[in-house]
Amino acid sequence: MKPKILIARAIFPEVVAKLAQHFEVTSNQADELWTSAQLIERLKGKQGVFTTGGERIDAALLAACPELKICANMAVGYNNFDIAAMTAARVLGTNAPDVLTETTADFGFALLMATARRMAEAEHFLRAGQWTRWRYDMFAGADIHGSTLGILGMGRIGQGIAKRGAHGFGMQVIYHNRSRLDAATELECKAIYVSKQELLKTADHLVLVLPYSASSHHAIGAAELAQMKPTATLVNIARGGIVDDAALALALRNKTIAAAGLDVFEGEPAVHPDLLTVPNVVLTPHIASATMPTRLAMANLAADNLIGFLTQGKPVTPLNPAVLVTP
Ligand code: 8YV
Repeated sequence: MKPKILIARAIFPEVVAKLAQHFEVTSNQADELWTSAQLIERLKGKQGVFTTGGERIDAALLAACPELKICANMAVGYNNFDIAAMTAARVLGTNAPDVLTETTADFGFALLMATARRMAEAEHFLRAGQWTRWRYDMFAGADIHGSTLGILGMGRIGQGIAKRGAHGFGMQVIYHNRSRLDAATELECKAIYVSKQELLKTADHLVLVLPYSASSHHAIGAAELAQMKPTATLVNIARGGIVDDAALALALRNKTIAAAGLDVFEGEPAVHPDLLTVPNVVLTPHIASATMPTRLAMANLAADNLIGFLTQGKPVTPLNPAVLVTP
């Protein structure tokens, strides 16, 4: 008998077909938005679930679904998983790292440039028919080339952004991270390790690429924004919740910092109403990894984790490998 799995959101039909070769698949191809209770209801009796980053896997769900053995996230971030509860319940979690690194770094850089050069504001102005004449300071923004790029969270994506900045745009790169990179990686990224305070004070452009956890909640709030340069831009492609969005909206309105580019939001898809009314912010709906080849690679990696683990006990990218060891 084939193991049973649930695919919690609509995904590529070819990935559903690949999974169907190994499993009895229930797939939410209608892309309905399920409550936690509906997810639990549909997950009962299944051994695996394909999640896409928004589905909360916690102790209550695990207790209600004792047959569950693996949750495969189609995302590198996995703050939707309570890993401690999963490990205690001997449920494996997997994520989808590496395959999205360059695409996401590209987007981080694009958002940085759009923000520093005020592209969204300028486009709205043009579309509104307000462009009637030239002015010397019209939408004058901040330079990218030769400026100081600060990166908070220097994992694979942070390193990708650092390399783009250092090698492509002659930026001085400084970073802060839980642990310092080895010398060879620092050299490759031309990045200098600094304290968080130094990073906030010195960066002309600050990009957030750190994982979300209780310890990174509101890592950027009113106090941190106050330490930044009034000419600085802030870019968040990590997770909502790392930035205090209410404090940021106020800082943008008061020109505590010059501009922000945000791909992620606290409570998304809802966006803090004040962010929708300040002009100096570029807003995108969590699309940093959204190119078709990359999304397909992410989906295939999540599928390969389900297939590898449920058919041979061999996941590709396990998050809590302790579960793989027989107690
Ligand atoms: C995903 C992401 O698109 O990988 C991540 O951590 O944030 C994005 O690439 C999102 O989680 C939905 O899958």
